[in-house]
Amino acid sequence: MSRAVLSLGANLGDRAGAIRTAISALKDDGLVARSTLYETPPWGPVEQPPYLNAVVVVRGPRDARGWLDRAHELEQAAGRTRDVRWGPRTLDVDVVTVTGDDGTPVVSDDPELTLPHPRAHERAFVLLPWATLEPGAVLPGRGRVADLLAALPADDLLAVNRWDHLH
Ligand code: A4P
Ligand code: MG
Repeated sequence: MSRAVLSLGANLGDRAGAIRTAISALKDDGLVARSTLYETPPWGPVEQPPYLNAVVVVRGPRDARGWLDRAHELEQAAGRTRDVRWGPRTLDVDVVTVTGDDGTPVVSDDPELTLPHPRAHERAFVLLPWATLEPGAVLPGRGRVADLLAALPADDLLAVNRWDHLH
């Protein structure tokens, strides 16, 4: 058994539908907690529409590679095509961190599956939803999620807006 934190993002098509469908499918995989949806400005070098983002915690019989495979299945089910790196997508599911039942985090620098996710610590759209689920969460090797959030520019935090209650 392992526990994983997954980050979901979408900025093409029915963004909320894609994320909600993926979260529903994860109920069969041991969904522990899910954040609400947040609208966030696109991060990175590619100009593209705003994202909806969410974070979930799952616990189940998969290992780290098994969670990545599941993430790719969910992306495919949402009609994801891979064109531009960091470009727009119907659904992106990233594995943020995986922890064994003994509490040991999986650490890997394999480009196929880098853990913890190498950019999670600087992304308000990952850290903020995660902190609402687990206020005491720690990103292995980086520190407490609450502290990482506090270290981000205020504008990054202000740009992550709860979306559900608006729609
Ligand atoms: N890969 C390695 N480690 C991981 C991991 N921990 N989780 C590999 C998931 N995948 C991992 O991913 C490229 C390769 O990364 C895969 O082959 C996988 O084996 P991809 O999904 O094909 O391409 P990508 O998503 O364009 O690349 P990447 O590096 O995952 O991009 P990011 O970092 O996910 O950025 N702005 C906002 N506001 N919200 C977003 O969600 N997302 C991105 C995508 C850009 N800007 C965004 C958002
Ligand atoms: Mg990705």
